[in-house]
Amino acid sequence: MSTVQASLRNRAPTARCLVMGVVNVTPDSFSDGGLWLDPAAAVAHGLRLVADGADLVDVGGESTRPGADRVTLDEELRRVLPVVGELAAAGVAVSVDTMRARVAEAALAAGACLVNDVSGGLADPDMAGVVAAAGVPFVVMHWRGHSAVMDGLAEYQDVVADVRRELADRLAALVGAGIAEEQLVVDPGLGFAKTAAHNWELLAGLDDLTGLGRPVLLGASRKRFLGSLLAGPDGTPVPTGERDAATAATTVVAATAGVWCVRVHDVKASADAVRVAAAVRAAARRDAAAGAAAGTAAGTAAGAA
Ligand code: PMM
Repeated sequence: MSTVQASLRNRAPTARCLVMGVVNVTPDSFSDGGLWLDPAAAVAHGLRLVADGADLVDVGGESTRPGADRVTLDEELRRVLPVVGELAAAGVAVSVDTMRARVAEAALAAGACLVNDVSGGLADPDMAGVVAAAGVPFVVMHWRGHSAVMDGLAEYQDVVADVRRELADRLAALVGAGIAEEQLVVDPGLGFAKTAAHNWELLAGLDDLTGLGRPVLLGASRKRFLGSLLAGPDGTPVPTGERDAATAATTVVAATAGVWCVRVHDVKASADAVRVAAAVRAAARRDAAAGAAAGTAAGTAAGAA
């Protein structure tokens, strides 16, 4: 069993938040498009992310940046499979970022141990069957439509309640399709049919999402809302390469809220951040235990008096 599966099956309350490093084998992803299109460069980058502290590496062959068109199945397979195979052979826990059942199936055969589907199984009706048969963890992201149209779908009454309800509906449908509940991880899908304001509300409402009873994965890394937050006086968002400190700050927020895993491009800072958050949570638990023990002792003494 991989570390990732063990962490999902045996979630000790003391366990720290995991860090998933991103390898986009694409020419056009918003933050690292074109950098890792060559398989050897992608594998070397994945290994570097592990050396920086990644618990798993997410390999994707299709950009989901706003407005992006789809790649063909053959092209996605061509991009992803050699990288998944080589990283898995090197002992890396690999996740495949795909909306296609055929890609998921081939990546699992090549050694991937988790399927990360930004459509939560909605884009391909065969995805649930593949994941159910494989028995691997499945990240179900909140999704309302493909990248070409998603910005027009960012309408919510109450974004936290609506995302929670739509995720709960997906979980029920996926369990109905044969996936075991223990396989399922949820993700609010920051930036996918969400405005910047929606993303901030979701970050403030992580407790509601952990309340779904499934581990939560969060992908805030380098996204537009961070670039806009940090914009200078002329309002121009800071470039993606200057959003890593803000990303690490979102990692602290996530880990403090009990998020299971963060998906990030710059692993080192988040690997440090999750350890800081875990140390604070451990100290808080020790304080609470000491307080409870003192309360019990006081109660016993009062009872004896
Ligand atoms: N974001 C992107 C791609 N895949 N997967 C999950 N589970 N959650 C996300 O938020 C997410 C994702 C887009 O970012 P990228 O282009 O940098 O990969």
